[in-house]
Amino acid sequence: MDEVRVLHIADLHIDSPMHGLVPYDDEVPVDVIRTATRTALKLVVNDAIQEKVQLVVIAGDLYDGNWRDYNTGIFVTNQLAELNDAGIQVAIVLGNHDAESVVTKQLRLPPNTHLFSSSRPETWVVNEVGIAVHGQSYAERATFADLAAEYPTGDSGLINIGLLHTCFNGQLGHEPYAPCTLDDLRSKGYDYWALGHVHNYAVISEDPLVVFPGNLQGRNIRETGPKGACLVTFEDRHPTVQRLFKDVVQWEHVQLDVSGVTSIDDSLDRCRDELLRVVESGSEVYAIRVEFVGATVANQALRAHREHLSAEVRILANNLGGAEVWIEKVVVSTDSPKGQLDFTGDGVAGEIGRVLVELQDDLPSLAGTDHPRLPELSSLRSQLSAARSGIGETLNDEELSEGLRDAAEILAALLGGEGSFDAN
Ligand SMILES: [Mn+2]
Repeated sequence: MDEVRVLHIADLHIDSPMHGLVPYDDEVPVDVIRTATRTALKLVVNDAIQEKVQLVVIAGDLYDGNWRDYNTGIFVTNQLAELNDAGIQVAIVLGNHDAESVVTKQLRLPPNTHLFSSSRPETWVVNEVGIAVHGQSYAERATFADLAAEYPTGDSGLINIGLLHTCFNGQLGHEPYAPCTLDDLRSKGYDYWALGHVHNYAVISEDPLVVFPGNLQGRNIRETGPKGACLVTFEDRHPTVQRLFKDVVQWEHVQLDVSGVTSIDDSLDRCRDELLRVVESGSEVYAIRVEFVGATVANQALRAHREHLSAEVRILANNLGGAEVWIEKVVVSTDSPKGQLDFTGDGVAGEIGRVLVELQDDLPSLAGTDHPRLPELSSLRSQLSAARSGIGETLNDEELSEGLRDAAEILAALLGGEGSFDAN
C-alpha cells in the first residue's frame, strides 16, 4: 500500500474571543490576535493541500459555541470547500463546545465532509485510500458516557482511525467528558486514535498510537507555548506523527524571578532580558503575561506601584526587535526577603494585618458560603474595586486576593520600617 497522509486537528474554537484583549496602544497587534483562530485554520488548510494529505480529521470543538452570526459558519464551510476542491476528505466529530444542542445554526456541508452522528457510533470508509474512520459526535455539551466503549472493532483490511472528543482518564485536566481508558481504546484494534478536548499536545500511547494534538491556536494564558496540527503518515498501516506549528499568536506566561533585585529599575532590566529571550522562539506575535516572583527588598515598591510597573513593561515589550508583543497582564507575586508576613504585635495594626492575611488565605473557600467573614469581604471588595479601577468594575477573586496581599505587604513594611514607597 502507498503512503497515506492524514492531518489531525482538534479544538480550533473558531471565533473564540481572546481573553482580556485590551488595546492599550496603537502598536498592539489587535486585529492579528482577534482573528488568530481563523488564520490558524487557513494556514492548516494550505498545509493540508501542500502536503497532499488524503484526509483531515477534526476531533471536536471546531466551534467555540453557538455562532454569533452566520459569518462563523460561512468562514469554516469555505475552508472545508477548499479542501473539497483539492480532493481532500474531511471527518468531523462534535465536542462539548459545538455539541448538536449547542450550535443551533447550520449550513450545508461540502460533499467531502462527513459529520458523525451524535446518536450512535458510526464508521465512515474512505474507499479511495482504504481508511475507516470510527466516530461519534456529542449530542449535549455535558456528555459523561464512555463513548469509546461502544465504538465498533476495526476492519482488518483497512487503516482504522478512532475519532473521539474525550477527557481520556480525567487526569489531564479539562471537563470530565466522555472518559475512557487506554484498555478501551486498545481493545478496538485501531491503528490510530485521533483525540480532542485536552488543549495540550500529548502522546498517550505508542501502540496503538493515541494522540491529542492540542488546540490549533492558544486563546488565553492557560494555553501557552507553540500550538498546531499533527501530520500522521501511515506506511503499511504503521503511523508516525509530526507536529506542524500553525499558531499565529503564541501565549507565554513569563515568571520573572527578581530575587535579590533592589529596585523597580533593576526588575525592569531583568524583565527586558527575559522578554528578549522568550521572543527568540520564532513566533511573530506573542501574548505575554509577566509575573514577578521571588523574594526582594523591592517587593513593597513593586506592589505599591503596580500600574506604573505595568506601563513600563508594556513600553519594554514594544521595543523587542522583530516580534510584535501584547502584554496581557503584569502580575506581582513577589515576597519580602524575610518570607512570611509577621503580624505578631498586639496593637491595632497587628490585628488588621492578621485579618488581611486570614481573608486572603480563606478567599478560595469563601465563594458562595456563609463564612462569618463574608460581609467584611464584600465590603472590602467594593471599596478596593472603587479604588483600583475607578470605573465601577468589580474585582474578581484573583484581583481581590492580590489587593489584600498588597495591603498586608505594605502594612508590614510600614510596621517593620522596611523602607519608603519610592518607586525607584
Ligand atoms: Mn472540548
